[in-house]
Amino acid sequence: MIEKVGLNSAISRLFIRKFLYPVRILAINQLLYPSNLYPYSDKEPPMTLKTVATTPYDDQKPGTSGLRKKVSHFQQPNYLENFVQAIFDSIGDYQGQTLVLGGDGRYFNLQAIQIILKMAAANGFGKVLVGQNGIFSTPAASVVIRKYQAFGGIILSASHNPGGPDEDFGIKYNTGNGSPAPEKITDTIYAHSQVIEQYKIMENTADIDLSQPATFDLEGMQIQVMDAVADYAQLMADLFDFDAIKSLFSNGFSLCFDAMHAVTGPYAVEILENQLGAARGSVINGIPKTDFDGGHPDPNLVHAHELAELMFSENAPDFGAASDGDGDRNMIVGNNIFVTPSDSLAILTANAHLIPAYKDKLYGVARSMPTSQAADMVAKKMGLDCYETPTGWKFFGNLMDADKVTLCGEESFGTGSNHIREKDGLWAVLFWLNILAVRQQSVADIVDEHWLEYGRNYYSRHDYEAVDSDSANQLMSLLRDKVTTLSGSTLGSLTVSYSDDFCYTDPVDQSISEHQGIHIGFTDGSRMVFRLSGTGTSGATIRIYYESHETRPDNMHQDTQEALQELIQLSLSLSQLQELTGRSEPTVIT
Ligand code: G16
Repeated sequence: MIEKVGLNSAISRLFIRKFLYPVRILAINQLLYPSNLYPYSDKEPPMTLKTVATTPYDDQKPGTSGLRKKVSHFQQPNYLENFVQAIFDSIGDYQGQTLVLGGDGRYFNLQAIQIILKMAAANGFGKVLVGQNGIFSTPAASVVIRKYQAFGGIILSASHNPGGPDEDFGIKYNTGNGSPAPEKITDTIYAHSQVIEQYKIMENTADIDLSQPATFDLEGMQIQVMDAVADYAQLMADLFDFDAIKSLFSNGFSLCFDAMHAVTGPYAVEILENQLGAARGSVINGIPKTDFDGGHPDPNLVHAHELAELMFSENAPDFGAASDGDGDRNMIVGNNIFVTPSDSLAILTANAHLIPAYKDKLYGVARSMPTSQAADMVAKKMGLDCYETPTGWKFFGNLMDADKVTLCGEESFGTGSNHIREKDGLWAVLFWLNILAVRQQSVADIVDEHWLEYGRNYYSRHDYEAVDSDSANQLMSLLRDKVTTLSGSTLGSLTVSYSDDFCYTDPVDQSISEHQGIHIGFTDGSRMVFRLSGTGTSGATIRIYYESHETRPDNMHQDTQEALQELIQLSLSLSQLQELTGRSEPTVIT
């Protein structure tokens, strides 16, 4: 009995919902919209463009690479909307133009995408190219912006930072050349965010189905949901010798690629396994998760520990690599050898003539200031210009647009070229695989030969994370005062040849970026650099970078920390780090 009543009432509810209710709504709509063009679903009131009053948040200054905060911070009322409107208010005349939109798939990615789509429609974009399921790796977004000549793109990512409800989220704007917005635009975005009074959004519209490639209309704005991998994979096939890499794998070469449950998984499986024939299972942790499976998607030996353990074991494959949350960073590891990102840039430059896309011409090479000078040695020998920029991939964009550089790299596990305007994790892996396919040597042999030819740049970065911000700022201002008097003085066994707070003048547009880090160089070529990270979300992260140059063949295989010991001790006493921060050990050493 109870079941029967339940069934009858369910049938009547279904009848009312599926038949009577839509008929009533349609009848009302016909009265209101006699031309029969009423475009909305039968259950919703008409879509409206709404202008929402808002007030500024004072902490929306983009850092090294966009705005990064905890998810809960972004979930505050209007926080995301304010920043998106500030972007739209800062980028010029985009009416009717195309925007690219996607992210690394972390927690809050999908909700943010739906909000931004509705804001893009309300603000007058003509079209949005959005990745399937709201996903684009950062390099893939740069590919799509360039290929389809979009006005720009919004990328949702906090890169290598952890994800999940209690972790990090981020957003940045890329310009029409596919590059992270330069400082003059990020400064304007910040200025707008500080005076914002309203934002525009379409209301009463259902979320767009992003689950498969399709096209939608949102109040005259076209939304094209795109396969997130295809255009990127095609570009990689154009740059590298896929046949040579295929035959490397068919001859038994073994690989382990750790996608760290981040965005690169589907890209790596498609390119490395499906297209190039690496053994099934070569890509590990290949299924993207909104919280990166609780991991920290930062491709270094600490966080990519599964890969690290394998590569330094007896069962190590020939080649190992990892990529980060949004797919722009890379770590390269050979059988029992870790290749520093600085060395990797130098080795790619020295071997670029082996790669189809780079064999005819290299314009020049660029590295961020804290990156080791290994690439400088190669550039010098090859007669190439070498540029030193502040930390941040955005500083390479102008150099690439002006054909001043082809290859760029940073110590922070970033390498790339002028094929796009972002660093590119899988690209670096393919570059290495192409070199290995041509040279038929192990990673260790290639690195050893490189050191013998150019010398070895011992290199390490020590991070002191989540330090109290006031103490970190005090440390930097103390150093700023000290560096003005250091030149020519002796510290330990070393003589200071220069010391300053790095200031960069862009050779293309002459824009000036000040206070980019304290760097102290010694007469023997060694250096130390101090700066505060611009990507953290808790307190401050002090980064200290150490480098020394070794040319004696017998000294090429020392322990890195031992080789740099004198510099490490000097840096601690010079900065009074322990006294000011209470820290006696770095939290991460790379
Ligand atoms: C970003 C920037 C890089 C920079 C890195 C670390 O990378 O794009 O250019 O080197 O942050 O910056 P910081 O030392 O200020 O933390 P990603 O991969 O986080 O976007």
